[in-house]
Order: sequence, then structure tokens, then C-alpha cells
Amino acid sequence: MGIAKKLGAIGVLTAMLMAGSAVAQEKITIGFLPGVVDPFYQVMEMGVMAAAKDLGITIVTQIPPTWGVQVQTPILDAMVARGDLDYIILAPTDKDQMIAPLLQANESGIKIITVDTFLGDGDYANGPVTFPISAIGSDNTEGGRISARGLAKAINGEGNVYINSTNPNVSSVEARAIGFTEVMDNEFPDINVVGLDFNLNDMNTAVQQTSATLERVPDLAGVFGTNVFSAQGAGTAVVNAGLGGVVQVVAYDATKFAIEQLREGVVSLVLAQKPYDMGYMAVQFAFADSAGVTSLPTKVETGFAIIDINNVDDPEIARFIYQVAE
Ligand code: T6T
Repeated sequence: MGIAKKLGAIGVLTAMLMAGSAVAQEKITIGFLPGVVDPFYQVMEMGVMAAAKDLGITIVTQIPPTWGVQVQTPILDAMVARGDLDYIILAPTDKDQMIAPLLQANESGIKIITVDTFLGDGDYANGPVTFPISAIGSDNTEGGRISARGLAKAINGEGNVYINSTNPNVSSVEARAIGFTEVMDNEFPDINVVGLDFNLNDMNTAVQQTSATLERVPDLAGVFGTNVFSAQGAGTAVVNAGLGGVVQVVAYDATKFAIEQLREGVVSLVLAQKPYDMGYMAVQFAFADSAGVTSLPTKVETGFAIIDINNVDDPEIARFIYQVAE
């Protein structure tokens, strides 16, 4: 087996960087500012800390207690005001509203890498926003398409389906709903998307909204929960209504809760993102940039593991379940 295959992409990059780090290099300090406290970002933080350990980098982490620009911006400003950060790795909670505060951070000399969510259209080479080094995350439009095909299969290609999501203008979940709706509209003429609600990343709101939809649309066939709290809320509402296994749920994000509901037959498909890789790679990119590497890609898609009842116990798949306390 070749060395590249043995180590994997991240391992190879680390080996190269560590070899390069034999050359005298300034030590860097990185701020890590994810979107909110949730299992997805907890796993991302593990990746960040593992890379920091491997590369000898100091990380300053601040995790917002709730989702949103109003919470994230003052934390960002405080990080900038510290004066000791060379890079900030951040998941912007709004693709437009976070541009100005991040541009200000960048103009003060801090380089920016976005993880999971992006700014503008995410094309930092030719798009409207070009100051971040790279956007590292999932191809969420494709994730939405995969979710749609999974749900369509679970409901035999017909019926009413509903989307529960977090907030408008968040690049990740917005793309998931777009990809999902596009596939339902173009590939499944007998499936009707009856609604999309925003729960503001609050699980209780997701439960209420899904329960209300179950009442409003008594023959609802399926629900797409576009992230951790949306999927948890959707799954909980379906179980509360006694409709587990009758109304199918597709869950974006591989939490232990989603996997339990998969085993119980409530959830038919779980889409695992790769937050560990996102975090690890973002730190590697900062390190490489500080060493003078100028060829870093402006976009990296980290891929998915698609989990269903047939492969959930396959160790090659199960390793992508978010292994954190919930
Ligand atoms: O789905 C992830 C993340 O990709 C999204 O941008 C926000 O929600 C999560 O953190 C899950 O809660």
C-alpha cells in the first residue's frame, strides 16, 4: 500500500507540513469560533485540537451558546481585540451579515478561514467575497439532493413532505433545502414539498413546528430535518404523534440521537458530515499559509458518510457518527 493511501489526505498533508516545519517558522495562534454548542461543532473542535497538537499551535476557542449574528459578532470582536491572533477559523452564522465584521478582522491583520458555512457565495476565487483563505465544508446542495433521494425511496416516490430548518441566510442549511427541493421537483412528480419552517436552531421550536405540520397535513409522508436540532425536533414530533415508521424522517447530521431513531425505524437515512476533517484541515491550512504556501485551494469539500439501517454497524461507516456526550 502506498504511503498516501496509508496516511490518507490529512496524514499526507500533516507529514509534509511537519517536514516543512523543520524550517524555522513563527509560532502562530488561531482563534476558533464555530456556530453554536452542538455535537457537530464539538467534533469539529476535536479535529482542530488534534491538528493543533500535531503542529504545535495554540488555539483560542469560543463557542457561542446560541446561533446568530448578534451572539457571534461580539465574540468575534473580542477575539480580534485580544491582539494575539494570527488566524481565525470561523463558521459564519449568516452569509451576508458576517462579511463586514470579518472583513474588519481581516483588515486588522488576522487571516480568515471559514469552516462548514461560508460567506457570500462561497467562491473565494471569483465570487463577491475573496478575502478568506479557504471555505472548508460539505457540499450541502449535494447533501440536500442525497437526502431527497433517500426520503423519496423511503416513501416509495409519493406523498407530501416537509422541511424543518434553522435560519434563513445560513449557507449550509439554505443549500440543503435548495438541493432537496430541486430533486423533489425535478425527479419525483408525485412528491409535494408542503412547507419549510425555520426553528432558529431551537429543538423545541422544531418539535412544535413539526407537530403543527402533522396536524395540518394528516397524510404527511416524510420530513427532512436539515441539521442536528431540526432533525431531533422532527423525529421527536413524529414519535410524540405515534407516527414513528409511518412518517419517515431524514436526518442531516449523525448524532447519537439520530442513530437511535434510525435503529428504531423512525429515521430512514442519516447524513454524516465530516466535521473532524473540517477542523483538522482548517488548522493545517493556517499552518501552511503561515509557512508561505500560496497554492492552498479556496474551496475544499469534505464529503459525507450516508448511513442507513443496512450499514450502520459497519465500522467504516460508524466511525463518522458524532461521538460526543449529548
Ligand atoms: O449541520 C451543522 C452545520 O453544518 C450547520 O451549518 C449548522 O448546524 C449544524 O451545526 C448542526 O447543528
